Amino acid sequence: MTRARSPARRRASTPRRPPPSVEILDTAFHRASLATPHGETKPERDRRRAQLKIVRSGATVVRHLRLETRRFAKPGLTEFERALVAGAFGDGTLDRALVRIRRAEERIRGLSREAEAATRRASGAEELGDQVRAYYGRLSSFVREVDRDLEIVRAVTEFLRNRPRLDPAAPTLVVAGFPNVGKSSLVAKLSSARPKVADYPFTTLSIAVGHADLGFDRLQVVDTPGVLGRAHRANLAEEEATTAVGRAATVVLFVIDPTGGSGYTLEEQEALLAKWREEYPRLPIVDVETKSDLGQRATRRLRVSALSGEGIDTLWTTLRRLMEPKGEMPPIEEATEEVPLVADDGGDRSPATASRPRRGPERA
Ligand SMILES: Nc1nc2c(ncn2[C@@H]2O[C@H](COP(=O)(O)OP(=O)(O)OP(=O)(O)O)[C@@H](O)[C@H]2O)c(=O)[nH]1
Ligand SMILES: [Mg+2]
Repeated sequence: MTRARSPARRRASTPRRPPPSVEILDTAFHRASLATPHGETKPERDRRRAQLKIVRSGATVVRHLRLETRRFAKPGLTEFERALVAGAFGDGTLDRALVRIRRAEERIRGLSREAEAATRRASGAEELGDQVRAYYGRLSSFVREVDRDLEIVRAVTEFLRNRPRLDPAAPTLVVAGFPNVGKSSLVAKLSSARPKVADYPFTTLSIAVGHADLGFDRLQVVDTPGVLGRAHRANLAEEEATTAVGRAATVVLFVIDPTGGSGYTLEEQEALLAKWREEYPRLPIVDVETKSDLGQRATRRLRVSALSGEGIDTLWTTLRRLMEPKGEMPPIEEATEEVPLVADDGGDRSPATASRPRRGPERA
């Protein structure tokens, strides 16, 4: 999770766009060129035109920098999104880029103020022209200095656009296991998601979400890429799955394919299950053996089939039991203090309708 990864490397195959500064500065200078100054005399108009060019170009650049970073403005990323971004781009990469962009904004504001003040002391059209040119030069270099940071921010924005937004307050079932074992098929069976299913490993390369009705709550069902469980050699897709297990799951559904059809042995799958149980001792992990339609096998685990539907009802019973709120009502004083049972308007505001804290996964 600490390795820095180059977003440029991720996009190696896509044609290179011009640096963000080119587009931003083009727009800013174009807007500035449209300035139509008022004034009685030509010298007045010249001065006003120079001021408008400075103020408008600076403000346009700052507005663009704000727009580029708006995905990260308050309320900001969830803890899970931060972990995903750290896994894909390296710890702190995004934060450093955002700080540098913010600093550039401040410097540009200061520069604009100074340049505008200087125009008041200019002696004529020629000096004003020089001042505007000098200002444009410095403005350009301030924006160019954050080109790399803007590219990082754009890459992270794009990365998050391709990931589902999970509600951190809603119960979340993360379906995980080795590649090609039938995770996506089960996600499709259990939820509204319709992920791609195919007979080769790493069909699923990033997390996806579907929903299901628990009866008492709306469940988020997260499909994940397969994980091979090799120490220190996880690819980005595997890391993403591991992040979902460790940071998003209320309950994990660990899918085992005992048939050999996935290309992975039962032993290696069980080793990953044991490793996760050790790493997340307080996280409920439900293990099932899937593809039960392909044949019988003596096992203590629940046997399910995404194809025939065998075991799915029993699985739901187990999942519902694990997801049920565990009677975590607020302390009695809190519950009785400010929540009248009968509201002034006569409406029912019984404590049962008050929001209750959700039991999240306990992290190791
Ligand atoms: N017979 C049978 N085949 C299944 C079952 N579930 C999945 N499969 C097959 O197993 C293969 C892999 O299924 P997926 O659901 O794509 O598996 P996955 O674990 O999501 O795979 P990755 O995304 O590559 O990690 C596909 O050919 C499925 O048709 C099942 O219950 N019974
Ligand atoms: Mg899949």
